[in-house]
Amino acid sequence: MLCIYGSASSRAVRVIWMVGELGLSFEHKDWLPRAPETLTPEFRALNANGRVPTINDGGFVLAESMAINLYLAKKHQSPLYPVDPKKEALAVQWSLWETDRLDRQIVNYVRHLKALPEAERKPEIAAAAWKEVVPAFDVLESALGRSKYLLGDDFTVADLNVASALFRALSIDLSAWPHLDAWMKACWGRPAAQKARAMRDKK
Ligand SMILES: N[C@@H](CCC(=O)N[C@@H](CS)C(=O)NCC(=O)O)C(=O)O
Repeated sequence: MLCIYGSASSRAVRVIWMVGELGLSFEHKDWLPRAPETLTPEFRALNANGRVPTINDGGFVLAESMAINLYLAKKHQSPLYPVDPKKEALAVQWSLWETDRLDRQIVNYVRHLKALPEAERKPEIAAAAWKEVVPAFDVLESALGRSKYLLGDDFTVADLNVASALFRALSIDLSAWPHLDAWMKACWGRPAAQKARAMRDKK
């Protein structure tokens, strides 16, 4: 059986969302980042970085949330996974782009703006992150002004990977980016997304 290592309040929320879209059952190691279980030699043998999410799919071990979601959608021949090699490449492109341009930036921005206890917030970190978030949001706004979803008319793994990674953006005002705002609502309004979010909010 598929095993997902990582609590829904970590980047594992992305994989939990994907697994919900695919209708798969899974064993869940509901571990927080840096939890003692992630420090054990057993877990380090699965992921030498000690990070979550990691999956073990019947003996096949994989880390990196974006790679995991691309793998699961392709393996299960999901309609979320593009058949056309060009669209497949674009799904990889958007996943890598998010990791480079937004992944840590949006987390740093929201954590240091409001999510961390006040004494731990560093406004300079929030300000520096925002300077990178704005142009990345502009890129998404312009792409989503051309089509409803990143690869065209339909929701795909590209949307899931980027929108799920923008979890923190759900708590900020996106009205300056109306297409991005509408797309976030459409993506996060999906039943599998809501279920993953509820697991996260329960924490
Ligand atoms: N690029 C990785 C990032 C994984 C990652 O940094 N996970 C965090 C939790 S969200 C973690 O396990 N941190 C533990 C640590 O920093 O030691 C992915 O997308 O899966």
